[in-house]
Amino acid sequence: MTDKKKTGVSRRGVLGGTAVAVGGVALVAQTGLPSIKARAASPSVNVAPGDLDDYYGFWSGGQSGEIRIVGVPSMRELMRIPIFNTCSATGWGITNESRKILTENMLPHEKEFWKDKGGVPLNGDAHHPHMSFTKGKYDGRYLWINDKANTRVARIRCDIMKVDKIISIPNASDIHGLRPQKYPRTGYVFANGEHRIPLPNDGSVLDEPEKYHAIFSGIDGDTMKVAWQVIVDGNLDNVDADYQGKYAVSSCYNSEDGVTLAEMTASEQDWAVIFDIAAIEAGVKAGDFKTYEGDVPVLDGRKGSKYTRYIPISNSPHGVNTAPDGIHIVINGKLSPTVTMLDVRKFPDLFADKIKPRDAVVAEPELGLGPLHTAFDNRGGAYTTLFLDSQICKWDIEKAKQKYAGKKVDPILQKIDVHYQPGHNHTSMGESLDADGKWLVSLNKFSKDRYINVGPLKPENDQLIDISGDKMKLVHDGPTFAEPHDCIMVHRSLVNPKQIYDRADPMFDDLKKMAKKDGIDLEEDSKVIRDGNKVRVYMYSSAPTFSMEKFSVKQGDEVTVIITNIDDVDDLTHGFTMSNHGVVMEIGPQQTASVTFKADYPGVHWFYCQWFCHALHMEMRGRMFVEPRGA
Ligand code: CUK
Ligand code: CUA
Repeated sequence: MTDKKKTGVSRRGVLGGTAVAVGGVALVAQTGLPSIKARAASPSVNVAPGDLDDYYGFWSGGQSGEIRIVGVPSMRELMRIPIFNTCSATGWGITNESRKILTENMLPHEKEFWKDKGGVPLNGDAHHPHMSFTKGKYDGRYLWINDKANTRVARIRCDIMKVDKIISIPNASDIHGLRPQKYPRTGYVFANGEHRIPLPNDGSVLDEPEKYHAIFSGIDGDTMKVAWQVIVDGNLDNVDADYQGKYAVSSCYNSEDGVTLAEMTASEQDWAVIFDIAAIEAGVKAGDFKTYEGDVPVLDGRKGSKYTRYIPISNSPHGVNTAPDGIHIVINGKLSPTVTMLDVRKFPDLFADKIKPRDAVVAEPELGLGPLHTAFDNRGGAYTTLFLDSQICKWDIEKAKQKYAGKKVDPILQKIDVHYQPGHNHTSMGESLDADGKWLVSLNKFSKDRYINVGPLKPENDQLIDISGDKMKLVHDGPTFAEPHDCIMVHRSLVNPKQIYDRADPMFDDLKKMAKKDGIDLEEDSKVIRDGNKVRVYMYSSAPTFSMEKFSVKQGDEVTVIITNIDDVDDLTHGFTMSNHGVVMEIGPQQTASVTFKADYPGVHWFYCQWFCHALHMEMRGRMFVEPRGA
């Protein structure tokens, strides 16, 4: 049976329609409007109302700057984690706690630049969300994600699904590729500076591209400090780590050192750059580095360096993906119809100069046009997105090696149409040793005609593909807003978020310290503390009331409102919105949150709870009186 018959999905696709299992019977809309054929999907995708998904999907939000938590296989969007954006619902970017995280690790030049522009950039371009590893397996501690737009890396605590650290990467321009070390644990988070800039970038070098560099960073995932950086030739694109804890591999284009599209793609060959982690660490110890901004040791890893090896790869490779067999690393060709497979067991000989760079290549199957990223199952199968062909190509790792060795075999097992132009794809647990070969998600850049028209700006289209059998089966379309570049799917048994906040959490330490100084018990007191023109308003919330119905401040006061949600019931989040002041915050059960603003409008201002919490939620409010200056 063809895929078309099995799934009811035609090549061009039925119009819209979510993948609800309808027992193979096509439903026809009972209206006068053109009928919509519901597709008979694979029953395995039917997560019924109230049923739970098997996987947490962590989706990057691209230029929306966030991470989304998506249930797989239902593809239901469960939550959003604001990171490099502002969030009108939670107050991320507005509350004191989020602003501290956003600003505390900014570099001196950024602080200076942003000081009269709101203090911090509130946009971002988040591409690559990845979870922390222990011994090659997800350990559920953290997620990390890059911000290409403002050269940052953020860490998310998976116990509360909130960001706890954001750092700016010095000496780099635009962090693109990002991957955690898989073994023995994370460990390092590897981050690629994509664009080449002069070092230092202080205006002394401008239109002299031959003096620009891209830089590779090793970030300590525990302390969130940049441990070291390595200068490379070319531009760094994507990166992955091995399963041995010894090497990281980046795709590297623009071996031409050009600055225009024509210059950057002129040469037929670019590289995969292999970084020797132990050699880099030894180089740091031996003092073989310079420092620029941020006092980070910067080593020279350009061609000929002992820290790196450059393997020639066809023009402009893109994705780098380590197979869960722990041996093979696939470099995706992009402008070449091939993917190039490296064998990590050859890397020691490569660094010892016992073999030539291309001897580390063990397969190079031609798959189709525009291979961007590859994902894996647990049966030796690889799945590569073909951007230009709008397809996923399933191929066999062993057969690809046999073919490279001269045997007459076809490594391609199946191609399936996706809609349209896929970038990343990802398999369930596929970037870990626990790869389970059940689901594949194709993150398609264009949806075109798959949904009713919402205007010139269309959603992207994330498609779910059942890969548990011999053949890939397309089972679901999921529209998404800008722009999931990448995702991971983690079995739900490995992620254990809390239901309510823990009052002992160190995240509250600053607030507790402040309260102690003011003689306040955060859970019991309602009080206004005046300290010159700084006013601190402490209250607590318990559905459906704030503990303070009104408070008074003077025009020009800097007002900090600190609220503790003493409700300890799951899903009982309150909020605090001060109308006409651009002030909003989320206060989860057992959380304390604070926000600071200038009370510059004399008069009566209502504050209210913006998270629906109770039948009398609408009544959860109070008044702030701002006495006019001189009154
Ligand atoms: S990149 Cu976007 S499709 Cu940023 Cu991982 Cu390949
Ligand atoms: Cu509290 Cu709504």
